[in-house]
Amino acid sequence: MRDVPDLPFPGWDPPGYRVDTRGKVAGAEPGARNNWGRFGELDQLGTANLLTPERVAAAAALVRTGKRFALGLPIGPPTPGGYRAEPLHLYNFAAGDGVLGSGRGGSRYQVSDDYVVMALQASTQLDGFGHVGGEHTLYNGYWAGMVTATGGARRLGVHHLARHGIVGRAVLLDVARHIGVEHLEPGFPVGPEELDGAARAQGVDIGAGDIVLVRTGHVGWKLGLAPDAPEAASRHEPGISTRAIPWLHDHDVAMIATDTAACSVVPPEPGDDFLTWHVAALRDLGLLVGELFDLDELAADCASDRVYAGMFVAMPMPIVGSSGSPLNPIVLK
Ligand code: UVW
Repeated sequence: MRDVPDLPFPGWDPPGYRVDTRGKVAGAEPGARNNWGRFGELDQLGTANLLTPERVAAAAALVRTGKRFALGLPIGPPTPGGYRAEPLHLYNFAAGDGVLGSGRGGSRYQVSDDYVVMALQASTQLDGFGHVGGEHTLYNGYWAGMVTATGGARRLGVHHLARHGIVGRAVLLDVARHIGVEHLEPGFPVGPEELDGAARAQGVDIGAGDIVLVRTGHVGWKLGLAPDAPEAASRHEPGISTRAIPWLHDHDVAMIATDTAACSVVPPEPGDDFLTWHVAALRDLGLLVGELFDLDELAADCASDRVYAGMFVAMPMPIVGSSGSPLNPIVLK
């Protein structure tokens, strides 16, 4: 047998901080733009707090025609490829076996039961606040050590966000259409200029508590590629720039979602690491982040009726202690 090289180990210095019984790092400091403490010392909902009953009721009043747009990608082939393995869909027993006399109901009844094995982040998804931290801390100063493989997210689990769901006013910002392209090129950073430019061109304002859906056209383009096209395997994609973090904070946005796998631009802009944007959005702002939203049908409708706002409803799965959840969000107009 061949030798198996040992895994590299960089050494370990015990950290010089204290974690209190609430699971918070004593004296932890967020980035300059942050919502720590704003919704309470022990808040675990972040900007979901902005989805007040008044805003939900106002969003419901936007439903005029009954048109519905489901923004979830199909969980199954074809998938656009992201950072995780393809979901695995398995049948325990199936109606076809019943026909052959070998199913659970014998030959008299045909019964199917199936399983999905997937990363919660593999398709259209919500990032929970346990998903990405920085400098050992998560949103609101919770310790990153509160999320373990054996205990799950002892704090900031997505089940908290599932209690009331994500419901509010959605505004589509069709940046690709605004710029006049089918899709933004991989690596194209969407900054405040593009967000403001699209909003102006569409005649919409972004208000506090809004759910901002940014269309780059990427996922539709990616799904249309031949499997052996060179770009099919690339992880490069357009996305939100770290320069847009103050914009998101100033507008008091409740959620940002894109039709890309990372929400943030990949590769990151000079000076940023791969997760710089996620730390600023999830850890510092406690911002709801959606990824791999399929915005093309909604965008086509918005372009034809010039109505870019609607009611948004998405219920995360109440998986206790999870750091993300598949979503099938819906926009009603
Ligand atoms: C990572 O890749 C860590 O996150 P996301 O799927 O949110 O981009």
